[in-house]
Amino acid sequence: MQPVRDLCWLTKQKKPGAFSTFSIASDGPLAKTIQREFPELFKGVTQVNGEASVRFILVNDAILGNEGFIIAKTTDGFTVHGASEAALLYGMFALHRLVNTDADTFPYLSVPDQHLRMLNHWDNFDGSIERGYAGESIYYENNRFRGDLELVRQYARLLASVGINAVSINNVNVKKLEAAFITNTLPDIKEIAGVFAAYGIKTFLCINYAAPMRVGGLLTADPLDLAVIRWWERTVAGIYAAIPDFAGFLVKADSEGEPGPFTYGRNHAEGANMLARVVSPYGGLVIWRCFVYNCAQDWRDRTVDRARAAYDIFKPLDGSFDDNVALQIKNGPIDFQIREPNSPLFGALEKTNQILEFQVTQEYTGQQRHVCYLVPLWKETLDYDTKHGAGAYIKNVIGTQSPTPANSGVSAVVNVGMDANWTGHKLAQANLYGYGRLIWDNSLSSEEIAKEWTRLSFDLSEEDAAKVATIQTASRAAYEDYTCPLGIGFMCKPGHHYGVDVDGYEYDCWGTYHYADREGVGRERSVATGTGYTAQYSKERCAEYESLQTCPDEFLLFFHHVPYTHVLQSGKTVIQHIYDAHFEGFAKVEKFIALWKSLEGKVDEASFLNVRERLEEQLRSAREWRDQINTYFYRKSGIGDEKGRLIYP
Ligand code: GCW
Repeated sequence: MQPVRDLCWLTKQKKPGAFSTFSIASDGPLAKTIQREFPELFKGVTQVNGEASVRFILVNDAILGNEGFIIAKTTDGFTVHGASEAALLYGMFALHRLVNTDADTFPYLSVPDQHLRMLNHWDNFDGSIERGYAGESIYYENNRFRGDLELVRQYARLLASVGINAVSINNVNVKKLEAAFITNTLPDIKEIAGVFAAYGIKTFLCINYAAPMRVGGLLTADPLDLAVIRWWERTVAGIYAAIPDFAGFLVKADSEGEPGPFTYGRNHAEGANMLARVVSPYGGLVIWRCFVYNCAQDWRDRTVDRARAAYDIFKPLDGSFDDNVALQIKNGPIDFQIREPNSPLFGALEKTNQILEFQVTQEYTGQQRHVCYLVPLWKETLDYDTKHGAGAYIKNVIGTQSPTPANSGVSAVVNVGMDANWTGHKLAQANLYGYGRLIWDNSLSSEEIAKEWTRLSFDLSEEDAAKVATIQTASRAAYEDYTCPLGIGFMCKPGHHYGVDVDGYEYDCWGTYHYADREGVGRERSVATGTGYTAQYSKERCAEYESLQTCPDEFLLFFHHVPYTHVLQSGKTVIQHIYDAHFEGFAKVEKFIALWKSLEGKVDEASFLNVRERLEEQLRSAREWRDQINTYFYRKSGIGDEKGRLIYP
């Protein structure tokens, strides 16, 4: 039996009947969606011809672009103006949000800062989700399509309500059955894509680069081989015949065992452009991931630096990708840690469309058992000035300054599954909500977004709502405190990545080492004495990271190996910082629990119990992190805590 689904931030009917009527002078597919949604969102509303209290009007206004809208007050209600039906749809959801958060900032004009605003599903056909923490896939089960289009519709409306306009619906690691999606399951994909299209969302598929062999039976997948190109042309023609508005492909190639152009001695531009030329006549886009590195490294060899890989491979290719190719680059150079510097590719690529990739699913950030509100992290990346002082912000690199802005933007691995509340942890809904809101409007603060989500999700007094928002906004720092001192990540259990294991990856092949010894800790990545990674940044940023005097504390151990007695900019020694952060991080979780418990009876019971149970697990886990890391570094360094707190010997 289907569980009752949480309607998340669209639950609110605080202003029932606020509008008696509405009208829309358009009858395309998205106008039909508005006609269906409006009465659902604003209960008690009926549609009439003629006079209406909310009017949706199509206009041609350069300021609004294709997706922007303006909501204005009238004597009897509101008007929503936009240049497309999608814009009107966004306007409708914004009106719902504004009315239910008592905002009175009309006229309200909103134009998205990023063009492509995407979510990636890492869902497998068997129903499992790689790095999924909220139940099974909403699309698939037991190697067939679940066929629950109403569920997909509910999901699509959640996404549209925060401005998402693209999804990819299968895992980037494309196994055998999924590799054949592009030939064997087009009617099912078409149904899903149709549901998304009604909410202005385009559908992408992930492909296996060796599909010409694995699906087509050819002997090669060499991108320069004519038979391979012809196979892709036939296959793509078949896709577009079935799904004329198909968006394109997302490709993980030559990465973690996935096939790619390297096998044939071709570079990634040759590999991507071949596909781009095949989808180009249909207006398709090829999104090509830059998560390419040596995952069979020897830990003994200190000359190999995984952080360098993406830049080393892709920077020389800048300018050689076609217009309908976008490189998708993870925010950091390693892998979605709670604290990493930003990828040096942003700012270094000047002639290539770029998509910034985040992880909403909490693989390394508590797996939706820990509360970890990630909007502050994403915000830092968008606001990062790649030239430090020159105003070369990442949000512009992927936005207005992109060679083809329409083919650039932001993407993220999503955190939803079959769990009734979609995200496993109720508070993790705020990450999905916040991701959409932030990448639409880069100027929002993470606090504003947390407050908004809280108001839309619960009926609380201002004082109580502030408690929820406080838990959210303090949670990233708390998680960082007890898991990731000074930029050294990956001290998690290998494989599933939940819980602490300081040396779990230290003697492994993945290139994620902390190099702790009895003198000190950290990865030396300077030009002077390290791997030279700092040189991949602009000269301004390189200078900042290269020097111990200016390298920000939070990145210190990412860039440098220093003694435990090294004094940070904060005035503390490295070892004392490690102890303090771990005791404080744990104490913050205790505080979250007290705050949450004070909301008993004030939030709905399902949410109350869900969050309370998960906070208790978070505390248990934070205690393990605290004690293992403190003890580990105490044993290595032999230096005690100057505050005399209990560190197990
Ligand atoms: O973070 C790592 C994950 C893999 C994932 C990979 C990627 C889909 O541990 O599970 O594979 O990144 O981004 O491709």
